[in-house]
Amino acid sequence: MKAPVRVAVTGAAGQISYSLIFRIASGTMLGPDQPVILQLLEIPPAMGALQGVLMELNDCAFPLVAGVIATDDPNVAFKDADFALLVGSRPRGPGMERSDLLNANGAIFTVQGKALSDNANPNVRVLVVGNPANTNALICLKNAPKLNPRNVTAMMRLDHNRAMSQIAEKTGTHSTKVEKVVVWGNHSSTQYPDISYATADGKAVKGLVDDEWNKNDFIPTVQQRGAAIIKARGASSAASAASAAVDHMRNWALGSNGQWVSMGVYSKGNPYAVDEDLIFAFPITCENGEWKIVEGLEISDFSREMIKKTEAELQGERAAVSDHIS
Ligand code: NAX
Repeated sequence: MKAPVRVAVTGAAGQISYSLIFRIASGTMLGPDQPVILQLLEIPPAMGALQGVLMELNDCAFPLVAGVIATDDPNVAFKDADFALLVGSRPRGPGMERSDLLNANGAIFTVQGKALSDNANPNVRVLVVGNPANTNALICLKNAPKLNPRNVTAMMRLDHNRAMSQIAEKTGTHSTKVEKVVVWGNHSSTQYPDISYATADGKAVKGLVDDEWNKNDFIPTVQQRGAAIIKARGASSAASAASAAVDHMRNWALGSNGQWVSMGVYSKGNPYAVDEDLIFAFPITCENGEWKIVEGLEISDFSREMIKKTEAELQGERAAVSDHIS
């Protein structure tokens, strides 16, 4: 058995964490031979509910759980953390403008970026799930001078998995037979799910579907999937979001076996002429604990237009939180 690693999860009493923590504890994220010490962060009003989660975690008697800490202090939650999943964030309240939401979360991710920088393992791998995920990740990175900017990422994997599943259904195959899907940009309705390079059962998806389906069905369905789930379930995606977070971290830590995944990463030095100071989703492969942008892809005029749109939205978000990233 390996030595335990420390995994911090914020928003630990929330609905995503209610799936996520138990999957981390069971070994689905880091493997069946990797013990974990869970370091769970909540805000004071949710500490009672977090105690309930802790009781259930103990009741699972997971063989891989080497310890659990529950706290409302980010400095304690992030102490020596090797992995940090930042799920907790401020939801949009009644009458709240988008800029208010960005700033309320700006304050949270400024504090958490500093706490990570001061306390975590300097090589800590960070995944931001809490929305607006890309811009929250940018704020976190800018406030964490001791961290490697490459190690602060935002979750686009749910969008990626949604795109894979839509293509599998349309082409009559299984999602494991769908490859080279990309979701570019922001985790928002401007994201660009791109089938340009995708294959299903080894055949080009572009040859299996018509352009009409791509533009008027596939792209909007993936972009609007979160809203469709809320409408159907009366609550936002939780189990699928937790599953995507596990996929993101597992591939990053253990490799993607040559498969393309979509991750929101710091755009500095990117090969696709995207603004170099954003957290932006690209096609990625992971190997030996490192992510790498897939290079050399031809970008069509349509794709460039879509990428520009989501880039412009992220630039606008960055401008709205300038007080938190200077
Ligand atoms: P919940 O409201 O159920 O849980 C959030 C939890 O975070 C609450 O328990 C709250 O007390 C806690 N929290 C708030 N501020 C905190 C802070 N400063 N420190 C620690 N904990 C804090 O939301 P849930 O459904 O779990 O969703 C969590 C976040 O994920 C939301 O921002 C949501 O929008 C976002 N999502 C992101 C997705 C992505 O693909 N990137 C998809 C799913 C989800 O919509």
